[in-house]
Amino acid sequence: MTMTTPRKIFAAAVAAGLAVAATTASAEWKGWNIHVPDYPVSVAMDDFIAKASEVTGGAVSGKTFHGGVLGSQPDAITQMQIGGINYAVFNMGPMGPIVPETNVLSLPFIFKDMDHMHRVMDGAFGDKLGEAMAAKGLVPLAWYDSGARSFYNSQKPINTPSDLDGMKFRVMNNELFVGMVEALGGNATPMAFSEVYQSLKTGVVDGAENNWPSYESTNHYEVAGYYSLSQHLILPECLCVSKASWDQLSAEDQAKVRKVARDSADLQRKLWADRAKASQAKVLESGVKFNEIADKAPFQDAMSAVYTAAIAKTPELEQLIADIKAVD
Ligand code: BDP
Repeated sequence: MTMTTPRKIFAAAVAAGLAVAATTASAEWKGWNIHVPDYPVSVAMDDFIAKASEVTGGAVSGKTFHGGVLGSQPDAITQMQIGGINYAVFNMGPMGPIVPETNVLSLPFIFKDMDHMHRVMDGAFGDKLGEAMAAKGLVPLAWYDSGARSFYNSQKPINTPSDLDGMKFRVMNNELFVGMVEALGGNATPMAFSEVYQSLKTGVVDGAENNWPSYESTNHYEVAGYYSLSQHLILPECLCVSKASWDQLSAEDQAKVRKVARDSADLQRKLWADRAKASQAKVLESGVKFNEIADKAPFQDAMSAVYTAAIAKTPELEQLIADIKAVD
């Protein structure tokens, strides 16, 4: 046998490939992101990893994979737990099945407004929830904005819960959201973000719920042209690092990385405020029929069943709800 048999070339290539992969894996962090590259989350994540590399002199470096190319959010959360994904921005909605305490954030109308959410998450409460997440292998470094989620659909404006009767809504991956839609009289199906456009277009679902920037960036507004301002969920997002990666950093580098993560959250929140306005203007110009909901009380009242069911499943939620309410 000579050195040039296909088998030897293959073996050599595999060996070389593995060597490269091993070096890359230890030096380079892989970042998961569901959003398109110009989205506020995406810009802030790119800023975070560039600055993290700068301040740690390259001890941390990496690349963010935008647009959900590394898979759906529920899968990415599991991947992060085992260190396959090193950093990510996750919406806290699909975190509930992994870290039940975080379901407190998915309780509809739990926050008074965005400022209240900031006061809660940036304080001791955010740290407490962070500990529960770290115990599951996910270390939150900073909280990003995701506005308020409202219902939209292809059929009609929603003004009262009875308007949801007979309609099917896509929700994020968490049973709590199925209960939320059912408590309002609609049907719900959990589905990956990437599948929603096609499902709306083909009528597999009649509607979904999201903030203005996601409604716009995904083009859902083209296939579901009624947006009703229910603002039922104000869900923060976390810039998280895999505990496996985090534990490899010195305490000094951890402090530096945490600082640039918080700076990136400041940037993200500024970008978010601008994008929310721009996205709203864009979809309204394109002819989306938008309505405010004059009386949200019937929506809020219907949620007591959701709270009761969530507390029955995770008793710790009762205290966490009280903690949130105690923050002015
Ligand atoms: C967006 C969130 C994103 C979620 C998405 C969804 O930023 O993390 O995956 O909603 O509805 O607002 O799945």
